Amino acid sequence: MSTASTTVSKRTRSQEAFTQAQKLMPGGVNSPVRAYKSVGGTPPFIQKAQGSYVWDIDENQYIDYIGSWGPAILGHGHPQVVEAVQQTAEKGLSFGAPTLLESELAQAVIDRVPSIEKVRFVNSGTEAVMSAVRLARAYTGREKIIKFAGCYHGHSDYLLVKAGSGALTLGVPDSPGVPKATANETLIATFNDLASVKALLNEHGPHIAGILVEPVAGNMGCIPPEPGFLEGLRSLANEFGALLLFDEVMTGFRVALGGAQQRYEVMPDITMLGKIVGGGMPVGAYGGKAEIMSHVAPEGSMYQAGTLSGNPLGMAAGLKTLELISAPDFYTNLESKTEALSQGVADICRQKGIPACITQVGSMWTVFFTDAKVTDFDTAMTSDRDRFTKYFWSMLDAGIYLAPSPFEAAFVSAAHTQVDIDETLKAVEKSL
Ligand code: KE4
Repeated sequence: MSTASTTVSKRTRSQEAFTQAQKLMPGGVNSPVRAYKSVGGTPPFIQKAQGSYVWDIDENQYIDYIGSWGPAILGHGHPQVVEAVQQTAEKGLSFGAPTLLESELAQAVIDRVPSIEKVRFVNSGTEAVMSAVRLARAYTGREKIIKFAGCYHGHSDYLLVKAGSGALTLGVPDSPGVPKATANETLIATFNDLASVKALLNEHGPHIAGILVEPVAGNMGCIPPEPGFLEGLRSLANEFGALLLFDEVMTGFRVALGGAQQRYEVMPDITMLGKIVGGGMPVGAYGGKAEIMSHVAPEGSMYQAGTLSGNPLGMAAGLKTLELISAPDFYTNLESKTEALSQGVADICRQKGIPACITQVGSMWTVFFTDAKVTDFDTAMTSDRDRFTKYFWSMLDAGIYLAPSPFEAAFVSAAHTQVDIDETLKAVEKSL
């Protein structure tokens, strides 16, 4: 399989397809960030993906660092995952009834994520977070939630407040259509700033159901927790009787087999999962101590349901994926490849005198074009967006497929080879 050193030809078929798609769907896409609004231009329409590569409908090949926004940690189209889905599909696609596969994936999640004793499957990360927040409110009898500026937790009403990812990219971190009364229940703190959390707890403590955080921020670019930050959230939650909610939709099975809670040894009360847990199929999950999860219907009275929740294809893909990523040295190899890449980019920026803050946690990484140390939303916002846009298009034309926004994390997969990394660094050298 050739690498991306072949130059990319014109993306004429994607341009035609995009013109047509925009007549049929808002912005021509089914998720805003895919429309390339923040970098302008036409998004390549992807026809297939295999390993660390994607191909567009103009037959251009790219080395992929989006990985479907996180799920493709094994690389695309892993034969054993595809086979598991094919074999399961032959027995029917969805039953709306209990299946052994659900119990098997539940056990696999419980075995790997340290704080989870019971888990409920849903169909997306948004649904997982929405349900977990409802559970925190049901469990505590309180209504307010603390979230962090620039963190993104899906598109449920009360979490589209100072949200990251596509909302931030499109400049709608506080989306229209969200009732004021709903947004007022969401309090905004600053990531990596325990004092900002303490101030909100001192003012609203008895009304705060939970502190919701991406333990490694991935939706304003990748921003690691400062030493002591997660531990501080844990003790503040205990002190004020609020639950600690880790949104591990992105970090779950990404930054360690047991997620950020295992990497940083801080245990939340409720964990949300998505992306990798479904191996590329639509699966989300939320889980925690059995005592807390016992409040979820039908065991308890907190209602949450879903026609396709726990569907066999998602369970089969997730199960095979979790099995494969549990191989010895899987994360060590993944992390050393990512280190080589992020250090290589940092060296190039340094040699060229380009202000850059490169962040990396496990196989998540981001290049912020700024001389600030990026620790939160405000410092992430100092990124030079024009420089990013030029870099983005030069990399794409060199066959490197990056997220079309400076406020997204990039992902390395087990399928990325040393040749891919070398090709990528060559493209960075040319693009900066
Ligand atoms: P979904 O509903 O998109 O499956 O998950 C929402 C979500 C929740 N929590 C975290 C930490 C997330 O990163 C996400 C979704 N991530 C974005 C990428 N930054 C999805 C990409 C998109 O919106 O198209």
